[in-house]
Amino acid sequence: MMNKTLSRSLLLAAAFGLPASASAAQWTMATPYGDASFHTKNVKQFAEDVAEATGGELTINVHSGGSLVAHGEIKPSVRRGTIEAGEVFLSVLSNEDPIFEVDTLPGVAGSYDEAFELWQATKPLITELFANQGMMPLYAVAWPAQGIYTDFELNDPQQFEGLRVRAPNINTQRFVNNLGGSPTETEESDIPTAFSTGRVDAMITSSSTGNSMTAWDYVSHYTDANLWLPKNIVFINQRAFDRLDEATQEAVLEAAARAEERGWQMSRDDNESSTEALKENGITVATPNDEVAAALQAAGDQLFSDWQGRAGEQAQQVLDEYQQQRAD
Ligand code: PCA
Repeated sequence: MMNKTLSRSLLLAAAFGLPASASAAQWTMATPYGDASFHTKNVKQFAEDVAEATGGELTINVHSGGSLVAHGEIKPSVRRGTIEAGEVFLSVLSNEDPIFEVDTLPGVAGSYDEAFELWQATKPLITELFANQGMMPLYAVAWPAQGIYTDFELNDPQQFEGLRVRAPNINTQRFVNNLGGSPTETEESDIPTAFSTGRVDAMITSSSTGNSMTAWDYVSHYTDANLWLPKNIVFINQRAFDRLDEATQEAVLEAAARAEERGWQMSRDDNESSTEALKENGITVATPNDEVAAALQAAGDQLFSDWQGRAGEQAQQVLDEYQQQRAD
């Protein structure tokens, strides 16, 4: 006999042209980043791969740009099971544990290879912290290195004084404070409004986000300062995963592994094409001069030593191990 939920899901399946399998699952996934972001393209490809590999047994509907769930609510929603999957900027979780913000510390990982090693080194602890809350990370991918967008040529550290800088997380805000600027935390999707209403004069983000948010509408210069390569993490509700049959579970994990590999390559490629796009649209791209570089270094050193003061033994130990490996 067919129960009510089942008959409803069969009706829905018929309506959407899905295979009418009794076990077919539909997941909702939320990401704060817009469709122009390579991260969003990657996660949509992941969803397509899963649908294809499972013959429609699992469909993942991706809601981008914070349209369904606001950034700060994505992890709590996945934890509750209101939605099954989410993507966040990993370092926005730093209030929960300092391990989540090691990828926004200067001098820790300054290249894609190092950023990937840092991910490998921190993954066990991050996985454990997610598991403690009934969730499972699927994959993580770095953004290109962070730099500074201004509407003037940045050639003197004095220019940071009082500069209102948009920052994507708390650590970047601290960094701006250390430089003498005045930071505001702003979501990617709110960048255009922040500039057009005059709330900010500058921003810290990557070549990619500068390109997808058409930075040339607001600023004229990009200082490619190679500050750090922060990551996004994609994760799911463990109970939702456990409800899938074994073959579907395997398909999810396999597609996730491919998404991680593809995503890191997309990030490298996007960094190049986005830097080109910035230039083509009239942005002057340059590396910091010695004075600016020295100020960034000092602000970064401060940020790092403050982190050490905050970090517990566990996070500190993971970082030590990573640094030890790098030195070997
Ligand atoms: N883009 C995102 C996070 C880091 C990045 O490069 C943003 O600026 O919000």
